[in-house]
Amino acid sequence: MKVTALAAHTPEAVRAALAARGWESQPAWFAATGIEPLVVLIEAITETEREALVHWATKSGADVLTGDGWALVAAAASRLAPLARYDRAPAELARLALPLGQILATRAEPPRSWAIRGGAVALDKPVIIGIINVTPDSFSDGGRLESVDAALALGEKLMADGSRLIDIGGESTRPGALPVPAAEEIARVIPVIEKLVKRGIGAVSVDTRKAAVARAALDAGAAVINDVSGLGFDPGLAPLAAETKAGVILMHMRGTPATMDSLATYQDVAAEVAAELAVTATRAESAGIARERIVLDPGFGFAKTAEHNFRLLDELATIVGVGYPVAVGLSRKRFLSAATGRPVEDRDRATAVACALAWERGARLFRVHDVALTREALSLASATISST
Ligand code: PMM
Repeated sequence: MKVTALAAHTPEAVRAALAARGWESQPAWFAATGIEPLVVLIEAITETEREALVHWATKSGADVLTGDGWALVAAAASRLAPLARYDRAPAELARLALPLGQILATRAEPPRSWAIRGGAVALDKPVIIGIINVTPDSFSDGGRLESVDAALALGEKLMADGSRLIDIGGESTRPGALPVPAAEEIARVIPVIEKLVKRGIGAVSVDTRKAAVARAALDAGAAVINDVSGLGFDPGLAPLAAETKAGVILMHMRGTPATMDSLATYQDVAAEVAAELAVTATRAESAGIARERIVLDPGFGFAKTAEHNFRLLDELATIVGVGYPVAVGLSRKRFLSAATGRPVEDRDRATAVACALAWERGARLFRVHDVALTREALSLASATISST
């Protein structure tokens, strides 16, 4: 007898073992994904639902841990699948079918492309978003981009290094930063966006919380709105995105850059950020933004302590489980120095490693300053870890 423990963090090991023993590739893949473990936390349930779940789990061989109003159920995905079917699940658990069905569907068929204004971004390989901050006080490259020409030259370099998008911001969002009036933000970003678009450098994303700035940017040719407030700042932003068919990146934060540090209070950071992002996504869709135009971002460093950021990076799959493509902004963030001790001007290696880890956990878009270094790390990560 020979016994081998296969790698369980990817279905690939099981698929390959079956294929090597004569299985056809499609059934081997289905079997491999079907036996992958799935852990679901189910909250706000009634006592009747809780009892029905415990009963079902005991009968079906699933693990269940429960408390007042919640249950955590764990089993192979194929074993949990009947609970997503009205004709197979116990009648008391009918409310579970739809949300569980959505989770199983996005695991089986993760989003493969992101619709932006006038185009689509493929998500089978890492998507790098290069950063141009045209703010006098940005923590990472503040004050260095004195002219539009310097911003254009940086845009050209970011594209040559492997960016798919260029993200332009005119308002610093570092902790404690004060808001910039819309007219000032427009004066900073629009000349750069106009010239980038004219020269075909991009696609361009505008990093703004304000509808007036986003409208001016879209008029100048931007294809994406990157809103760090996750539609929480300007009620005009969602209808504008819906009307213009812009792609949107909706980031998680609490409060504003001025108040967010005091709001970094979580019991269970990944699950709470996932739940808050799910509400944001639903709000976006209710405002008419098509699902395929939405990307979610857990907002590293925004209303999070270093420990929260580390938990979020480790548990990024919980955010991916919400069902939308996930972007991460890890570049040069302060929490990286809690692990490496490196100052802001020496955090690009840590950024590249963090991006590779994020890819492995399901992130698909990476907003970074040093595109070349991150691209190298992501090329290795994506060659090693399949994107299925
Ligand atoms: N971080 C910053 C600015 N914009 N946008 C998204 N989507 N995600 C982020 O994490 C994010 C962002 C702050 O960093 P910077 O000052 O280096 O741009």
